[in-house]
Amino acid sequence: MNQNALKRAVAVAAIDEIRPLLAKDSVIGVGTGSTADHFIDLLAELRHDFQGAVASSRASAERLKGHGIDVFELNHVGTVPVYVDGADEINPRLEMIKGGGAALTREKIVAACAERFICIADASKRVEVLGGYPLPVEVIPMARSYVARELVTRSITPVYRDGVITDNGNQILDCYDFLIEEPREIEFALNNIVGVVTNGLFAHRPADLLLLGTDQGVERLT
Ligand code: ABF
Repeated sequence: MNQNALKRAVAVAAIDEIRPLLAKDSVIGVGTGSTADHFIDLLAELRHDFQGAVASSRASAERLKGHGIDVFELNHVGTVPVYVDGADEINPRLEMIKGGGAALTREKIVAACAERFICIADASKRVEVLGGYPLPVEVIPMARSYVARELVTRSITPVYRDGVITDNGNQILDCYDFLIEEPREIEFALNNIVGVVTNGLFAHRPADLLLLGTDQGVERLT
């Protein structure tokens, strides 16, 4: 199966996974990216079975609204029973690198408010050790050069994602040249650099379930 077909397959599996969780007053968390887009498109068929969604990006919010699904502000919702989102990389402990789509901060916020985080990904995202994919770091614009210098002192190669402004009005540095053997420690350390909003490591709050699309079918990994 090609990658798009694998993404579609895991989105179908996610719909089957959340169907029993839905109630008329449910507001669910919905992620960002092409795999999440498949999920959103399939969610349209269930729109009368739940109240609405909290989106991790403006792009996903618009896609949800386009399907007639009500979108809520997280401050008006509190917790969500489930959050479904993709990833750029995921390891055997379901720790992830996310943020290739520049939505990492809102994704991490919604994930923090979710009782259950279901990651949907094709097999190409599965790795033993995180870091092959450049780690996105969202920074306050005025601090971009300072954070870049601090990363260099840690033997990390930061590359400014030119032309990208996040939904929060910030910028992204993509960090190359380091394999992440201790994701939890690195997540904390990078977030402590002044000017960093957050980084794309989801280790302190990993996924609870991975639906992995493979040529042999969708694997459920916890
Ligand atoms: C999103 O999923 C981002 O964090 C990540 O970059 C993206 C993966 O994109 P895709 O599903 O298009 O491969 O949550």
